Amino acid sequence: MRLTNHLNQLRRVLVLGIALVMMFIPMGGALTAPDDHAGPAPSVGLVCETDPNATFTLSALPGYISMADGNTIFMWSYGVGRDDFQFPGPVLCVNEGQTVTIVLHNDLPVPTSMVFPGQVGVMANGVPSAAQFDGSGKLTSLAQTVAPGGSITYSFVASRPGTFLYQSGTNPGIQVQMGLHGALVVRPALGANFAYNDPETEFDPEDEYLMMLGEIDPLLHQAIERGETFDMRNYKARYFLINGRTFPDTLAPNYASWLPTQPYGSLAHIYPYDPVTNPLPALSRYIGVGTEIYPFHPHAFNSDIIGRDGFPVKGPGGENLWEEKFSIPIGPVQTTDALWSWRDTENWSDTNPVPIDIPSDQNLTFGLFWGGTPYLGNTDTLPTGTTTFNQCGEFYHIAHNHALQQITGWGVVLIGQVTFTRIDPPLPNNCP
Ligand SMILES: [Cu+2]
Repeated sequence: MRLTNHLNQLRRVLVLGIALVMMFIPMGGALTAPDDHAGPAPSVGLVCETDPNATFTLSALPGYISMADGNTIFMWSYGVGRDDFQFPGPVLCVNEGQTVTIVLHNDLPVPTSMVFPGQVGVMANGVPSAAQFDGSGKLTSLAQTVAPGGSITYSFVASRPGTFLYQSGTNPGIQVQMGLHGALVVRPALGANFAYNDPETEFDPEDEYLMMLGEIDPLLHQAIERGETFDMRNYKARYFLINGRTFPDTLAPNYASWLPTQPYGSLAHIYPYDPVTNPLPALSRYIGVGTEIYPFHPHAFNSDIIGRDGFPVKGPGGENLWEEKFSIPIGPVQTTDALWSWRDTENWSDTNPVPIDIPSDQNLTFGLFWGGTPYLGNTDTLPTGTTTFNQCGEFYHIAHNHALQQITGWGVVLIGQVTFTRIDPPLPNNCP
């Protein structure tokens, strides 16, 4: 499809979906971080669960989440401590070289376990974590299980930095789909502002984002809630999520009060690249927790792919082999680290206008984020009766899965894997 067609199609989709957006766009709403966080969580960006000794208590719990079409989905996921169901599980952030200890309580009605793809030497209750087989040699679990009501302790040394995930190792086709998964971030010895032990991987710690892409077959979840079996040959994902939310909830702040069990937003909120005042890129940590490869792409910039599955993208001589990508394919159980910035390449402004005649407002179709001019930091009068959520001439660009059936939710257009990048004019600005 030609780019202009694609853009026109997206523009139509956006106009259709914009009525949904206007109900949810974050306007600086109050945040309530959970009690177990040391301070208030940032309204956007990665939210870390940390502990000085890298020791965490998690519970595998049942709970509910809501979809943007109003549906409610029964889930299994992880909560911090002995309750506090949340989906996805908490982002565990640890330092390279630390011994990570996770005490898992099983409050589900079935045996479960945890596996840590990319980690080596994982211990379960003091013995090596290992696949389990029944008497006839049939695989029953990828790790030792913990019975309902019981607990188990995992430990491993976080031996290398990167983006990883943890998930259920027992009946994963059901349990991972039910929601038993979360992110693990290992900070390099070089420092928390670096993705890897490489000075070139420095990022702006205010611009670190989790992008966990997953999916839900609601009929599977309904069957599990009812205690029925589910024939996986009938599996068909209907909802597609970023960080456990559907669009436009993806834009809502972290810990939005109206999404009490879905704490993680995915709106990226940045300033334009500037070699002096804003030289460092943003870091997005992508994780696939679905069943297929999602071709994700943020509009308006390319991303440098600097790591995959917790390995820096380097050649045999240690040279960086970063790929500059527009579309970023994210496969199941795969992680991808991407550095990016937004550049005001042409510096269009009132005094450096775009070299075309801009149609009058009456001849434009514009969304609720239009500030009245095409210039960053500018606003202008809009036609009487127009609603705008533009605050200070900031820009919004869509970031979405390019498998367009996966930006839907059970047939409803534009409630799938979609989020936005918000670009504010450089400081000082008039933005709230
Ligand atoms: Cu696109």
